[in-house]
Amino acid sequence: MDTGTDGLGGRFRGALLGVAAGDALGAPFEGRPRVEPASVDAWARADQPLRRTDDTLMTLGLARSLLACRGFDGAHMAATFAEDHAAQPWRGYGAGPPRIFAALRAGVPWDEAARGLFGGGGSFGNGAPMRVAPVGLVHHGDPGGAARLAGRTASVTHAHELGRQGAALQAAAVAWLVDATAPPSRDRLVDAVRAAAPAQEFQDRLDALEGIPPGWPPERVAARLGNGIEAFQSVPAALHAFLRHPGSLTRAVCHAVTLGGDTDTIAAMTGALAGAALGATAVPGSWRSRLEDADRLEHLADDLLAWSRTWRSPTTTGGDQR
Ligand code: R7I
Ligand code: MG
Ligand code: MG
Repeated sequence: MDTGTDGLGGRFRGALLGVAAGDALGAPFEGRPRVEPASVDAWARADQPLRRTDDTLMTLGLARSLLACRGFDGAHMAATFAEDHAAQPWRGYGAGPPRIFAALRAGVPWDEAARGLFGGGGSFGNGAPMRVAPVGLVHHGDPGGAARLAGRTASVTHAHELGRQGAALQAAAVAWLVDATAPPSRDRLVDAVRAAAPAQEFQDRLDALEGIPPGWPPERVAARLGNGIEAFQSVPAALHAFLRHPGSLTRAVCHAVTLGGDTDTIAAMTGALAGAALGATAVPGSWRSRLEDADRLEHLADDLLAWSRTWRSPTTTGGDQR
């Protein structure tokens, strides 16, 4: 069993390693309506490299942009995402972001490009929550601040209110878990993050989450919460997977994959939550050694912690607009 409860540095590293591990473990199963637990176990124990998809790549880009600009700069973040995509367009991106990057290249301003998608409403895909862990980290202990910054980072690619609220919910949960005593209670976590996503689509699923019995099989959970690419399905699904095994990152991530559907993304978000709560020691050495660029993820986590310490103090918490 994972019992890692590292200090702050370990929790920052754990969250980013958790994103990457969940992303890569879920990737081979993405889009399958059902996934057998035995298949996930076999892949979790294999020795092949764990390769990232867009979920981790965009998490890295978001963190790099925040660090480079010492806060949110929409034009810089959009350019960072676009450069990373141009270098590796085969990382499994959703349909929307490449269209936004093409619009940016054509001269459309960053704060207009995302609003043009899906008939002018913007995207409610889970691309904003999947990459938002760094926001929760730098606002640890401050779910409201995390939710506000998450909404701004979402607007670069996901202008739809449900896309933004999904990012706010995931970031608020990471922020709360970093400072929580592990393992946290389901009710306390849900209470702490509810305000981040007021839309009915989220509130109904947070209510449902609280009523899911511990023994429910994955397909029943997926039928209740959804396991799709929509932010309002996959973020609650990730919260469920973490809460099913709040003391074990490996079990939580593997359970997330068995929910089927958008497996890499649900598992990446679950990994962020579990890593934030349990720290880097909860990521098994066998997974870490298979992970692409684990050193880089850890360095970025350390840089995020160092930066957050420069502007956070007991008197600024909650009031900062980064
Ligand atoms: O959200 P996004 O970046 O995709 C992330 C997903 C993750 O699973 C990754 O692992 C990767 O596989 O892709 O990309 P978007 O294209 O913005 O949103 C994803 C999908 O959600 C879209 O392609 C649509 O199918 C759907 N979608 C919508 N459908 C109808 N109306 C998103 N917004 C809408 C909408 O407003
Ligand atoms: Mg992906
Ligand atoms: Mg996915």
